[in-house]
Amino acid sequence: MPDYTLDDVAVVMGTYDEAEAVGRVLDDVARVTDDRAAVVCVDSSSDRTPDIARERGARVIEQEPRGYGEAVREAVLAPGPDRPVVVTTDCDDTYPMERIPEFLDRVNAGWDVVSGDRVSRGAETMPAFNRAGNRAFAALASVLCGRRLRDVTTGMRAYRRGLLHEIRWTQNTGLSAELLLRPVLRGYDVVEVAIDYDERVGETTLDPLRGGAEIAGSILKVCAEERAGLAD
Ligand SMILES: Nc1nc2c(ncn2[C@@H]2O[C@H](COP(=O)(O)OP(=O)(O)OP(=O)(O)O)[C@@H](O)[C@H]2O)c(=O)[nH]1
Ligand SMILES: [Mg+2]
Repeated sequence: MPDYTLDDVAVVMGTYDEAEAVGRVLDDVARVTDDRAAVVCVDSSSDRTPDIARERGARVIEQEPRGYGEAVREAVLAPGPDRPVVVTTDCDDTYPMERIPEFLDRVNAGWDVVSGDRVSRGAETMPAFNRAGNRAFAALASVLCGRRLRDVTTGMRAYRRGLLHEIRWTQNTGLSAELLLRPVLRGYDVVEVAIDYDERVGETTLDPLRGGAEIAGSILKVCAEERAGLAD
C-alpha cells in the first residue's frame, strides 16, 4: 500500500470568474494541508481570479473559456509524477476542503478514486433543480453500471494520478461523470464518501438545462462505449 503524504498531493480546479470565492478556497486548502499541497488553477476568467490565485502561490494555466470539462481535463493532467495524488474541487467554496486529509488516507488504503458524495447528506444547499438532476444522473448511471452510485457529478474527488493518464477523457460538461464511470466500468477501485455541500459563493456561469442534457448524454455515451469495449 502507498504511504503518500500531503507533499504528494496536487489540488486542481477550473476557475471561471470566481474572484469572490477563490481566495477562501485556496486559503482553506493551504490551512488544511499545512501549505504542502501544490495547487493548479486552469483559468478562463476576465476578473481578478488568476491574480488572487497567483498571489496565493497557485500555478495558473490560462485557457480560453471552453467549458467545465476542457478546463478540468487540463487541470487533472497538469500535475507531474512528483504529485501522485490529484484532488479536484470547484472554486466556488461549495466543497469541504477539510476532508482532503481523509481523502488522501483512502487513496493510501488502496482506492483509485475517492468521490465526495453530496447526495447522501441531503445537499439542502443545492438549488432544487440541480439536486433533482443530480439524483437522476446517479440513478441512470447506477442502472447502466450495475452498481449503486449516489453522486456522479460531484466536483470533489481524489484520484491516484496514474489512473488519470491511463484513460482518454473525452467529455466536456459531462467530464465529472466520465471521470467516475470509466474507472467504475473498467474495474478500478472506486469509493464514494458522504460530504457536506455549501451554497455557492458568487454567480453561476452554467445553464442548468443545457448542462443537464449534456451530462445525461455523456453518461449514456460513456457507458455504451465502455460496455462495447470501444474506448481506449
Ligand atoms: N476555466 C474554466 N473553468 C470553468 C468553466 N466553467 C466552469 N468552470 C469552473 O468549474 C467549476 C465548476 O463550475 P460551477 O459553475 O461551480 O458548476 P456547478 O457546481 O455544477 O454549478 P453552480 O455551482 O450552480 O454554478 C467552478 O470552479 C467554475 O469556476 C470554464 O469554461 N472554464
Ligand atoms: Mg459549483
